[in-house]
Amino acid sequence: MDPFRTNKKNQAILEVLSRLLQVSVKDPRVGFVTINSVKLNRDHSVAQIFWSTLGDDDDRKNSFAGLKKARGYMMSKLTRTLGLRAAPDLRFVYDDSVAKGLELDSVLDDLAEQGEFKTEEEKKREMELDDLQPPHELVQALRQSVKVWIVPHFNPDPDAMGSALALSEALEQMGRDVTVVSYVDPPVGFRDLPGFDQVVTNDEAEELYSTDKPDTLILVDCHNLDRCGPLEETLERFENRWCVDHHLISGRKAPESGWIEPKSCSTCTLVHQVIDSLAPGGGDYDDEPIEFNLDMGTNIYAGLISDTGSFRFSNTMPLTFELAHLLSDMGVDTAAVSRQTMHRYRREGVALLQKVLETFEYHNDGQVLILRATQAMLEETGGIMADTESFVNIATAVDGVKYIAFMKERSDQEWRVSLRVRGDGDVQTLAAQYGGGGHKQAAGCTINGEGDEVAAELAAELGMALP
Ligand SMILES: [Mn+2]
Repeated sequence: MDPFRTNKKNQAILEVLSRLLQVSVKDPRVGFVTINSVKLNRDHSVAQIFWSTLGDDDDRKNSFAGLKKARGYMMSKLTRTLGLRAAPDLRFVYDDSVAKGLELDSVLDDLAEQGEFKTEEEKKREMELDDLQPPHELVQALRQSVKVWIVPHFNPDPDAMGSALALSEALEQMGRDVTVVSYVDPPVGFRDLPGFDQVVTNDEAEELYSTDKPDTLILVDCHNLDRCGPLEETLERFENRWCVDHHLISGRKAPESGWIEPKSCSTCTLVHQVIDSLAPGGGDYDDEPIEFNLDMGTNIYAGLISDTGSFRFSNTMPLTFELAHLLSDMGVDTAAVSRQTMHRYRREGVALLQKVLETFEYHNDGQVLILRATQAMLEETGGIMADTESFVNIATAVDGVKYIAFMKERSDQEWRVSLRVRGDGDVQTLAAQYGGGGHKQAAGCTINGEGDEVAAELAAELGMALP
């Protein structure tokens, strides 16, 4: 196999396994295991996993036992997450090169000082905007770019579109040739986002790629081409692909290089930090300095309120308000952005809402709610799927409802499903089972099948997830 591909795959395996150890492998014996490196053999049938752990020999033995026990689970997760035909056979090799030479006591003291023993929640609350710093490689890649395409995920929300537009403007100020490529039938709220009138749609993308010959692709609010719907094939032609995203890693293929930071409430927040890193200008490419202007601020704010539900969701942290304060302070018309992007329906959209409300279907004493929008309803009302963007917020506001699945019929027997949970819980795992992804609180996937059957299946799955 080509060594570049092997390296990329080693890295992808390392990332997936490290994440699994952090979030999914509940075995306490696995303790403080760190995966230092991964080495695939020539035909990728075997992967040596070099790991180390803090602690004494007993801890190490226990961790090893835990790892061996989780091996099957890890292999099946690898197959699914990386879209492999078969996972490589995992061989765990203890690697003390990292642990060696470190005094355990002082390491533990340092960790305590750095807040390693705080909960994720506590750590997030203490984070400041400047704790989010983009990787050097990403900043470098942006500086090296000449002709850039910026692409949000399919069915973009204001976070995806605001990120794309703000980054586009920044790169243009630096003297790059930038095109934002999105999809047909955008939601009504996009119309007023600064720069949206320049966006090219997927139906023109293939031809534009051939004439424009862009050199760099930046995915925003997305880390995998399989989230780009009708653009996937065109985008595969890019050799130089990067992403800025805050979703948990999932999907059929390894994520693109770039910056994936699930601690961030929104991609816009990350894009703000990317622009901040690029702003001084100079660099090896004599870039013009960037002026973070009102248009960029407006686009960033649109994403911020969209992904936090106007600061209602649990991903809202002190640093969310730090950024909001900064944007408000520079003069972003926050009320106008809210009105234009969040609180707005087309007349056809309201007619569609009436139809969707009639489909509300309660299960498990009203704790699970399934709703639908079908192609027939679109035809009848003149609505488009993008009109349904905020409907799920009505479902999540119903008293007593814990889990929500909003089924949107994409074509015959194909449903795009938005999943939500109120309060503690996890819908990302369920979405991932269907090849989708997202966050713990909000995720999505595509399911094929007859409507009533899909609804029944979802009701059963969500019913099982109830405490
Ligand atoms: Mn987002």
